[in-house]
This record gives sequence, C-alpha cells and structure tokens, in this order.
Amino acid sequence: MKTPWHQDKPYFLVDDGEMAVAWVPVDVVHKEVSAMGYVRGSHLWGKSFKPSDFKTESGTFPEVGGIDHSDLEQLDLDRLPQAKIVYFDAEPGDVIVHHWATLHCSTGNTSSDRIRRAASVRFACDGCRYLPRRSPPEPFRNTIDIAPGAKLESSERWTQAWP
Ligand SMILES: O=C(O)CCC(=O)C(=O)O
Repeated sequence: MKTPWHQDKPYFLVDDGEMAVAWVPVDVVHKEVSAMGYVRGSHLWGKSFKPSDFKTESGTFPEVGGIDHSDLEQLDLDRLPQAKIVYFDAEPGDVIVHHWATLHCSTGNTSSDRIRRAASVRFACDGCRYLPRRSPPEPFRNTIDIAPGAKLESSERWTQAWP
C-alpha cells in the first residue's frame, strides 16, 4: 500500500514549537518496496495541508464529528514540484528524520515476496503545547492527562530525550 502525500503536523495534537519525525525501517526498502519520498524544502513553505484519509491517494480526511479542516489548504498533487522530490533507499540501521511540515509519501510495495515494516518515532522540541483539537485519530487522544495548552515537557508522559 502506498502512503499518500501528507504532512504530519496537521495530524498531531500539538501546537507551537516544532517536531521531528524519525522513520526507522525494519526491512530493506527501495522504490519497489515502499521507499519514502520527500518534497525537499516543503517544510519552509509555511503551509499546512488538509490531512489525507490514508485510504485514497488524493483523499482528505472526512470532516465528521466536529473535525474541521477549513483552515487548512487542499494539497494539489498536480502542482508538486517534481524536481524537488527525493526518494531514499534504506535498510535496517538507517534512520530518516523529517520535519513535521515536510510533505512525504511512500511508493507502495509492488514486490510479491518482500515485506516492508517501519516504525515512526516523534520528537517534540521544548515549548510544544498540547492542542486538543478535533483532528484525525491520534492514539493518545483518549488517555491523555495534560491540560490543553500545557507544554508537553510538563508531563511525565513524554520521555525527555535531551535535557
Ligand atoms: O511508512 C510509511 O509509509 C509512512 C510513514 C510516515 O508517514 C511517517 O512516519 O510520518
């Protein structure tokens, strides 16, 4: 399955500051085995795009149950600057780190005999605050014990990586 073009930022219940996403492959990854692709420099565009529903390549997440993305832009896939798209081969032991506003995707696994697994670890910088807005599902939404607007580092929920 392909991962459609998206930014991570509009999915996260986080405001202020910046976040980095570390993508860690468990299998050998190349273009036929769902390599990650990135639009170079897209984190500097100052844009936030409507999150994808991850089911269709161009679909956005349905705005139901109070989810409202009217403040976000529709990503126009036909206008992605092709010359700036980079794909990376990767293997176990590699880590690819991207900014939470970087547009990224994966190519899909077209091989018949290879699996492709990966983990994604998110790092928030000091100053990021909890933003309990209605957005696509985040696993920690229902168990969170931090006040709206509080800095993430004020909760023991998040492990401090660098003091
Ligand atoms: O592994 C994938 O295909 C997508 C990962 C991703 O979008 C992410 O880690 O932010």
